[in-house]
Amino acid sequence: MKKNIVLLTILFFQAVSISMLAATKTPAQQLIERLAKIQKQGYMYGHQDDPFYGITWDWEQGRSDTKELVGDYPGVMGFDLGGIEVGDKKNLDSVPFNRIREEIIAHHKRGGIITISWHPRNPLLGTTAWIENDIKAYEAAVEALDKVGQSAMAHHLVDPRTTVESILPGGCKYEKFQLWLYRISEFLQNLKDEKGNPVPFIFRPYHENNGNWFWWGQKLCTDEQYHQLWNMTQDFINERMNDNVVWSFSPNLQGNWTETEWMKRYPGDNRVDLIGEDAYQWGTEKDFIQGVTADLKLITKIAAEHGKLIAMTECGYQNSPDATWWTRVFMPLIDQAPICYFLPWRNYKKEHFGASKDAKTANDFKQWSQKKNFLFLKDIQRIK
Ligand code: BMA
Repeated sequence: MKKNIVLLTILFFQAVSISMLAATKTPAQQLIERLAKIQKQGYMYGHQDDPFYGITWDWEQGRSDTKELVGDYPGVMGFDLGGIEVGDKKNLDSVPFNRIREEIIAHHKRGGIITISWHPRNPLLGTTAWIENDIKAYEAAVEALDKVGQSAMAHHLVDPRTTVESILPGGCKYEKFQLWLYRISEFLQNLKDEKGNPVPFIFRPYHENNGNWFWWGQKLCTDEQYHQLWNMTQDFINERMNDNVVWSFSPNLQGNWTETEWMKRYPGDNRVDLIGEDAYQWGTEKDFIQGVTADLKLITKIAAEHGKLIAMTECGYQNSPDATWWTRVFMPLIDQAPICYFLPWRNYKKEHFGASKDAKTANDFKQWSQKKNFLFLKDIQRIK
């Protein structure tokens, strides 16, 4: 009898400590664990700007290209905060930030998962996140000065390639960028459900860093500067949040990485929760297949070694020229890797990447969507 009481007491305290442990899990940890559980069942469909517009409509409340094709919302919805840093009311794609906040909260409420990206303007020049034209203009100005024998004046020109340097501590735009971080944090802090609990989300800043199209790109800062930028941003945001941010590090499709090269800009195990890959088919199908196969193999290995999740954080084939692309080209690629979701970019009148009844790929995608391992909102609602 006594023995039984001792045993029961032990069991009781064990149960209490397990439930206490569960209670102390942060919203970010809970989301990470949920993503891992979901991944065991398959992969989710994600879509950028899903509730705002589709191939043939815009701004109508309650619509979704995904839902209208497959009968369900995406598991993951993506939103972009480009423009929040300068106090704009609408983002870079004209979506009002208030509406973004509402849709984030609504998707969270229905059991969906949120991912947020950020295409901040250029803090040094005031231009966009895309830097190639700034560099061209700068080079043309240097050349023009040279032609008129005034090359000594070139140092008066602002070199776009010093953007990252300019916002790090000691840089001439440091304070300005701190204000930008303050503004984005304010928006993120206000992502709360009706009970006032923080909405967990995946945040994916400074993506495609191995390309040279964004001001934080490969040739636009050193590895060290990239890390400083990442850390400064992450520390600033985390300090103001309630442990509800899952951090995604997402380089672009490269195809010929070595592990050492890939790791150079990796912010570190304590700073990344999810390893992403952004991969569009811009060139030939053969190159896309080879490149994605190689990259997914590499990030699968890295993620396993470092205990991270993986996802295709942006993808697609612009304007779906090929009716069977999803199942013939894309599906076999992702079936080889333990991704938890993939997210085609936005559908709007001029350009689309995601599934839609108005896309040439409609039937192909719809058939694919019926597979058991292809998950939409209803499939993940029960996975908590
Ligand atoms: C690009 C295009 C642009 C858009 C940007 C940010 O790929 O879709 O039209 O402004 O993403 O969403």
